[in-house]
Amino acid sequence: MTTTASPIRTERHDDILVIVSDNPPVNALGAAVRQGLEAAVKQGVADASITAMVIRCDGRTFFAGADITEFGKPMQAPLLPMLVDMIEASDKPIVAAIHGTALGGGCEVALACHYRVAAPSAKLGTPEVKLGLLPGAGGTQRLPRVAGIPLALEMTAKGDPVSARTALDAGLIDRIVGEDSLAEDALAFAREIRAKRPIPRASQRALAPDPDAVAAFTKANARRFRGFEAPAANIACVVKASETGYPEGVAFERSEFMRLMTGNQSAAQRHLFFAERQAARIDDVPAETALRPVDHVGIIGAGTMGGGIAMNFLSAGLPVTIVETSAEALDRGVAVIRRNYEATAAKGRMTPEQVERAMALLTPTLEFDALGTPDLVIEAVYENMEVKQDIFTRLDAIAKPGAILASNTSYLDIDAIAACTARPQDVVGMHFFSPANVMKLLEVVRGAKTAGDVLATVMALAKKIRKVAVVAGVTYGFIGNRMLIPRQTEANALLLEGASPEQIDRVHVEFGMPMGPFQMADLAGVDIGWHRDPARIESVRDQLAVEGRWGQKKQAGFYDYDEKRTPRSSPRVAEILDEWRLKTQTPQRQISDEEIVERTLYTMVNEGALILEEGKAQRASDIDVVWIYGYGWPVYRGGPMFWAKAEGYDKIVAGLDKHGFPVANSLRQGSIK
Ligand code: 3H9
Repeated sequence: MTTTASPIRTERHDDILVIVSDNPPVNALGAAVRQGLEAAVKQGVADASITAMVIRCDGRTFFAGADITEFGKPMQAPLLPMLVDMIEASDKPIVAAIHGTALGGGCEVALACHYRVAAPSAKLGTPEVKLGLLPGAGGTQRLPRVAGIPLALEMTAKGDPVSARTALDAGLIDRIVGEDSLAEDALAFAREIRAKRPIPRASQRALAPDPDAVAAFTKANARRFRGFEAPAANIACVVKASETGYPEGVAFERSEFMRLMTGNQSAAQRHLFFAERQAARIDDVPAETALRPVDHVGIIGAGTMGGGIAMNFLSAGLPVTIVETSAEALDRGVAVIRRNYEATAAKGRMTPEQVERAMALLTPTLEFDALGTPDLVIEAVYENMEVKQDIFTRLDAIAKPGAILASNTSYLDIDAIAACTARPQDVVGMHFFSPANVMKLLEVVRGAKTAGDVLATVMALAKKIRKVAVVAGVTYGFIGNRMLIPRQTEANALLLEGASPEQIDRVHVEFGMPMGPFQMADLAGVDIGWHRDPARIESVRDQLAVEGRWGQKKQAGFYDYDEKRTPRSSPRVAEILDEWRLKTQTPQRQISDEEIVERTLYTMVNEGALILEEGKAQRASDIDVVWIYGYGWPVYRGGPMFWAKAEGYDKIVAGLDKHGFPVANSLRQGSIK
């Protein structure tokens, strides 16, 4: 037995030594685990009465990877690459017994073991790429040798885990064992193979190059990998495994790992990993707060938003009652939900039975009173305060006591909505992003009187429907849309001063955004928020709207589009811009790309700092999460606030000063938290 303080213990079963890790919550391979594993394997090797070993984990999962909290600090021996080499070098066979998720360094430990067995629900993956890294303990060299180049590329460069079934088919594991009998089955397996020789070692297997597979994979994923450094490094390492011997391959892997680890992108991606988890915490609401039960959800409005919101709950197995005011709107909404599910099924991501199961949970109705039973009601009608206040007044009269009453408003004052009810403590904002069944972000808007248990319940529910939730305070546009305002104001001003929509959009796309402000306007609809008075033309945007240039849906907006929605520069928009430049007597000049960055992105950072100063966001990293999951801010830049810090607050302040913007105090002082 090892010392009681170690997370590693050993159990003898006759001639088999079982090495067990117990390092909650996810058995990360921190220093104590590595030291314990090294000592235990040495013990097994040294003990002549031991013929084979099993490595398994207690708790919810097999090793979920290296301990990310150790990154960037001095590392204690043994380092993971040395530990896995030592495991593989054992002259007694070692079996990895996998349940939960064998990820990253955990998968590399499994690959260094001579055999792998897994529970049917287990998953194996190398998600390092999502942290801007690559498997740095021989994983890029052993994985393709064991599972083949195509699967190794998928696993390392994309980072998504594979099921036990896929792993078995690819030879990545040797056997799927019982879901509830992993420990015994692994022991029995060890007895079967204990005398087999030679012992199979992944690093010694031959691997032929497969340039076609590499080229096809790289081409198919070019869009997904745009801007990221780590996918190419993962691919290069896998290719190297097929071109050189193992020691050269590992040396290459090591140098690539160190390059990525010390780079900005990995720092940004690791920041996001912790930011996402931190966002779930509400500073003054204890983690152990008792939650309100939510077993039935009501939704008001079966339009695009209401339908998308409903799908989240239906997919998670929760019954949804959806209310509309006309049969036509209701039928249309339900048909769209079904069509979306069927499209997902057509792509093979859902079975027809799952579609029917989800649809069976949906109760469409024209009866507002049907909202008397749900535990949570989400209002998703159009943005109009009077309409929303009327709905909440009626809801207050019929909703059951303790029901959570939520609004999906994207700008309006939750307190003014809550004030129409006799239960403002039960009212909260749940701002979903369009398309609501796809976008990961949920802004949870905390009103002045919203109860702690309402917030805690909504945050837990968000996790259940696989959203990333961030708490925002009541302020116009909350976190995300409020920060869009200065960006849009400056983009519009730049157009008049001489920049083109193409230039501004290109700068944003080159920065890594999925699209620029004018491409976004065309996608969302230039007519959104338009006053609809043809006589009132007060901006370029009004002019476009009056001319019916409503964006992609009309094949004309800031750009012209063909039937496939491919954008082209629009001569008419150039004319409109010239007219407006003249009309507003705006002096014309050459606008540099740098100025576009300073005026559209630095101003967003400044707005973020103001939001923090006003206490409308809990922490800077929450703002980063909003922008990454709600607006496609490039992951490898870590979000606007992380990016500003990495660029240097001084540089951002100087850029803002140059154009005469009032700068937030915390930004000027570099005291953003
Ligand atoms: C690597 O392995 C590099 C090697 O190739 C090379 C080395 C040379 N370390 O997500 P959850 C914490 S890179 C430290 O809420 P779930 C997490 O912060 C690593 N901490 O649970 C959270 O803490 P808190 C490759 C970790 O059930 C708590 O555990 N591996 C680590 O929703 C619970 O996490 C990965 O990238 C870690 N590795 O999901 C896997 N992992 O409670 C990363 C988690 O204080 N992990 N924590 O907020 C995951 O994907 C998920 O955590 C997992 C569980 C799927 C395992």
